Amino acid sequence: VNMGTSRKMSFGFNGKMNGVEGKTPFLIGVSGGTASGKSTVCKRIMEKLGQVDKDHTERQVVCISQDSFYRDLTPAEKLKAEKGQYNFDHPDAFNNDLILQTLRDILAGRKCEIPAYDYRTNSLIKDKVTTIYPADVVLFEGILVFYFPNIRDLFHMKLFVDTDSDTRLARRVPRDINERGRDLDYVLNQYMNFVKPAFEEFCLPTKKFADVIIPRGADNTVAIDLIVHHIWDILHTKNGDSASGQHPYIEHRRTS
Ligand code: UZR
Ligand code: MG
Repeated sequence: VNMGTSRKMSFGFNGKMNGVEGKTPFLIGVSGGTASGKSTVCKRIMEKLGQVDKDHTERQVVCISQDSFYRDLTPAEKLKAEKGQYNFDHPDAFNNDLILQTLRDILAGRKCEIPAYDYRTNSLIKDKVTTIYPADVVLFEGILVFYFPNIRDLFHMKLFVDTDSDTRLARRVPRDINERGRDLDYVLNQYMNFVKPAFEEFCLPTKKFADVIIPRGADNTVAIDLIVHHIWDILHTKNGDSASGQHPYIEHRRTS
C-alpha cells in the first residue's frame, strides 16, 4: 500500500471543505488477471501523474490493493489453504462489505484504515493497519474489483490490464516461490485448480465493464500516457464546479 505523502487534510479539486467530510477523490479501479501487471500499471500512473503535474507536491495519489481485504480464514479453511485446496480467487474470498464501506469512506473524503495481509500465512496481520488519508486520486487494484456491481459502480474510471495468460503464469510461478514461500508443485496445482478457472469464470467476464483495456500491461507506455493525460485533464479543467453542489466527475461516470 502506497500512502499519500502528506497527512494534512487538503482541499479537493473543488476547493470545498464541508466539516468533517473532505474532498471527493477521483477513484480509479484497475483489474486484470493474476500477475498481469496491475500493481506496476498503478505505480506508473502515480509516477507519471507526478511528472505531468506541476503541482504534484500538492497532488496526492494513493494506491490500495484488493489483496488487503482478504477474509481471515476459519481454522478449517486455513487447513484447506495449507493443502492448496482453498480458492483465493473466488469473489467470496474477500471481505466485500469492508471493501464497499472503505471505498464509500474514501469517496466521502473520510480517512480510513486498511487491513494488512500476509501471503505466507494466508492471514490478516493482527494489530497492523494502514491509514489512508484523503487524496486527490485513489487507485484500487485487484483481480475482482469489477465483479460486484455495487463496488464496480463506485469507480470514476475502470482500467483492465490485459496480459497473455502464459506471460502471467511465467510471472506468477517465480513470484509465488520467491515472495510467497511456496514450492513449484503447490503453485502449479493451485494455478490449474483455482487460479485459472476462477480467472475465466469471474475476472475475464468483467473486462467488458472497463473503460480502457490496456494490452501488455505496464509495457504499454502509450496507453499509460493517454490515461495519465486524461486524469490530468479531469483534475484541472473541472475545477471550481462546486457551486452546483454536483460532483464534477459525475459526468465521467458510467453505470453498467
Ligand atoms: P495478484 N493469494 C495467495 O496466493 N495467497 C493468499 O493467501 C491470498 C491470495 C493469491 C490468489 C490470487 N490466489 O491469485 C492472487 N491464489 O493472490 C491475487 N492462489 O494477487 O493479483 O497480485 O496476482
Ligand atoms: Mg498484486
